[in-house]
Amino acid sequence: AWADWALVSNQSALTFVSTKAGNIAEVHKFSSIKGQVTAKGAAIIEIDLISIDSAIPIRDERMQKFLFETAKFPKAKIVADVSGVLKKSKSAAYVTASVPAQLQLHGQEQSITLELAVATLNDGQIMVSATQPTIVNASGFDLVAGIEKLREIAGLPAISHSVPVSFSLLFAPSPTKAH
Ligand code: UQ8
Repeated sequence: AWADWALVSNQSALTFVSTKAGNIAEVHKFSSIKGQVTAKGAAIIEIDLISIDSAIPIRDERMQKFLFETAKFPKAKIVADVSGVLKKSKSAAYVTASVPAQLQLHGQEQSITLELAVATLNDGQIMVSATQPTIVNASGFDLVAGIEKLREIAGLPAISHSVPVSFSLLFAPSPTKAH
């Protein structure tokens, strides 16, 4: 049965915005993410933190080493129950929903709320995007020291500890074992 969905990595985007020196905003992305949603609505997304792409290779290395500490914490994980959204999606091709989720990042776990727009496409694919960014506060994930280290290395007066995250994800039906 075509019961479950798998994230189509090369058709999905996960980005965040950093702000430095008060008024310089820059977009960063993660090029490798994985994910799946079961027919029952258990959603898991895994972000390969080493895949950080800030458009400056030396900065990517510094973010891996000093911010995310990828040797110790290689992945971030988002877990959510989207059964309610899947149910709504059966009767409407486009729905929006506020969905609580757990975010595991840098050895810490926090509850977050995702504001989702879910579009069901013709071939059973599902497009999930954020109707508003999710703000990640570095302090909740023990990331303040890492940001301050990056600030010092780059000789910057400030880097914001509050980071808006956006995403647009494509899920495709995947065959599952019959049970
Ligand atoms: C079917 C259905 C409904 C499915 C739904 C499924 C579902 C559950 C979907 C959820 C999807 C999802 C993926 C949600 C995302 C959730 C979130 C919130 C994920 C978090 C992602 C994450 C890990 C975010 C990062 C967080 C964070 C606090 C980052 C800090 C970044 C900062 C502030 C970096 C600073 C960069 C900077 C300015 C460095 C300075 C700098 C340096 C060091 C440098 O070397 C250099 O070059 C020489 C520079 O340039 C000159 C520099 O600027």
